[in-house]
Amino acid sequence: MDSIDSIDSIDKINMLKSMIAQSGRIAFLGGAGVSTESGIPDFRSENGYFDAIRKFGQPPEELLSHTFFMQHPDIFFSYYKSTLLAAGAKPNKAHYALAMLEKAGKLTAVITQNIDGLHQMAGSKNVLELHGSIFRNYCMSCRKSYTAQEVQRFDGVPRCSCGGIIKPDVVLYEEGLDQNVLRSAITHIMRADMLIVGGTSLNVYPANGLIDYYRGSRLVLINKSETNYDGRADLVIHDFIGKVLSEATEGIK
Ligand code: CNA
Repeated sequence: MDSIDSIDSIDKINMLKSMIAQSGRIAFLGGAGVSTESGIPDFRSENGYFDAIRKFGQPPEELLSHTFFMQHPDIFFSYYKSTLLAAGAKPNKAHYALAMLEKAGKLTAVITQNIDGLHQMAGSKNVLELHGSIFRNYCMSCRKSYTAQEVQRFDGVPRCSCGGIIKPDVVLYEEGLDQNVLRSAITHIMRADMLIVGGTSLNVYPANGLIDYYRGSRLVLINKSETNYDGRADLVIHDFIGKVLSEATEGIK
């Protein structure tokens, strides 16, 4: 069984290679699974979901909702700092492969649901952060800005010198997305001749709906587990995204 799986996987990586070779306007849409190989846990695989309930009494979607943030900022920051505020994390093979594809003139945009800044750290220039970034933080009262390291250093709820709560510039559940970022993501996907979607369970709206804007015939899904969109893809690879992208882009400069 092992050998059949690995032959299957090699064939699929070769297919992915040839699709990349035929494409010149690739868009990438990704999520938390892109960063698990950098040591940042995602929400739905491993123990992320159940750890949150066990340690903080709520699932991630509840802990990261706007209502919860306003009502229990202490619990919010305790969860946020222990899981998402991974200021010391480093990019992995997936981030580097995507940065290289952009440099080679093949990829036009990385559209990410992640807030960890690892694509930029790997060298990607056009990164559309649908859900914001841990690296931007603002006082809710006077708008003074703070770095991720400053937020990390506070014990409990981070407070501005004016007394206001410092809020990370991340889109919480119940909050709207930046419309300019969303519009730009749609434009890139509509113009793309290949769409690679990876490391996302495709459970979060409106990010999952972005796939509907792709009109081409090279839709590739790379995810460890199955998603509801597998049936729509031209190629589905259930494997580690760092491994798949680094092998499929080998030799491209
Ligand atoms: P998710 O719902 O947790 O799904 C992640 C998916 O990635 C799962 O289907 C996994 O099977 C898959 N996966 C995990 N590791 C790998 C891997 N190495 N290779 C391939 N597939 C893998 O996360 P989504 O991004 O779909 O959900 C959206 C939320 C999670 C967004 O709002 C994010 O902001 C939020 N999030 C972000 C981070 C981050 O910034 N690094 C971390 C955790 C959660």
